[in-house]
Amino acid sequence: MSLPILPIKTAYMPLSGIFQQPQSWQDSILGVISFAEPSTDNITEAVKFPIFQLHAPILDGADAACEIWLSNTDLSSDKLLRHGNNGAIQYRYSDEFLFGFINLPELAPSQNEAGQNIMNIAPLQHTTESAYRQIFALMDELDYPYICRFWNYMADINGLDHGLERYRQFNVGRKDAFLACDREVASKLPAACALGLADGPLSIAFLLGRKAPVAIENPRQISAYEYPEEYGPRTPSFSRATLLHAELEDLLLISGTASIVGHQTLHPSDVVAQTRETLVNLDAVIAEANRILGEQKFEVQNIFFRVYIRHAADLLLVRNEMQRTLGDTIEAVFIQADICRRELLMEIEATAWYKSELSCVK
Ligand code: 3EB
Repeated sequence: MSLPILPIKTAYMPLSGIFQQPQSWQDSILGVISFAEPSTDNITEAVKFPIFQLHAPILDGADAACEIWLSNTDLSSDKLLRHGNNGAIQYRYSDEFLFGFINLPELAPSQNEAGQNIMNIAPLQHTTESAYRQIFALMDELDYPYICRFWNYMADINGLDHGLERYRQFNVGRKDAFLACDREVASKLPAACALGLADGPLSIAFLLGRKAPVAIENPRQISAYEYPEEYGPRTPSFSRATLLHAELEDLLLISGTASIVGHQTLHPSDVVAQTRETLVNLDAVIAEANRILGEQKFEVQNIFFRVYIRHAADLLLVRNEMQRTLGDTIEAVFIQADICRRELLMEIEATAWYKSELSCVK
């Protein structure tokens, strides 16, 4: 039986706001993605839901510092959400979706099972492969075969060690895990983002489902999984967006989107031009989703944006350019983070909803 609406929804608020909501609302939380300055977010409440905490400065939009994923089904007593831990993973799940995250400190491998020395593998690569293998094992164990979205954060993303930029090390570990676990690497990939923070462990959140999302690519860009070798020995494993579809509702999870056309970075030192190019790319992804749906459902109006800015001082330039193009009423949070290519000064990820009038009646 297919539901007329999607059995998931999102909300945005500061962390403290969550604990002021009715208990039944809190009980329907699958998980929370929370941005905060270090040490401002000590949670004293004993909570059942996973809180994926990222320490990064919020430049603007602190009212939406948390993205909350909630189950949108009737949670009668026999259908309450359940939660669990598996090694370093914390998760919570409904019948349809699972939200989880893993934080892994970067550890160097010592020896593999065969006793061979694999010390020349970069710690971030090794840690990434291990994190993804653990996530894939959980998917098998709990029978959530599909990934809607990944959120990836790591320290010093543009740093160089073991002869390779750290983002590229991450791409090697990620793709090796996809290959080792027999997952698709050249189509049907999840949406994702990959950002650099000042410090902290490798931190990965994920949204799993029991129905296959539709992977969307951007006609203006070469698919990331087909980037040429100049961007690293293994291509990045993500699609430009994933689409979740129900009779009366659609959800578009848009990956980190930047000033890249084809495979090239455009406007290397011009943050305003990068913002403009990024908005054209977002438009193209949204148009592609609408084309696949056969209907103009998604619009840039009904979207929540998370904007990552490399240099805090660029906030006004980026925000003004977004408001000039999209209007003053955009819903967005602006966060200081490093982008995965050195020349990229900003990146935008987004969550877009379409709700038919009928779905709002209830
Ligand atoms: C890009 O388009 C910019 O490695 O998971 C955007 C979204 C980017 C996700 C990832 C990287 C990732 O290549 C970078």
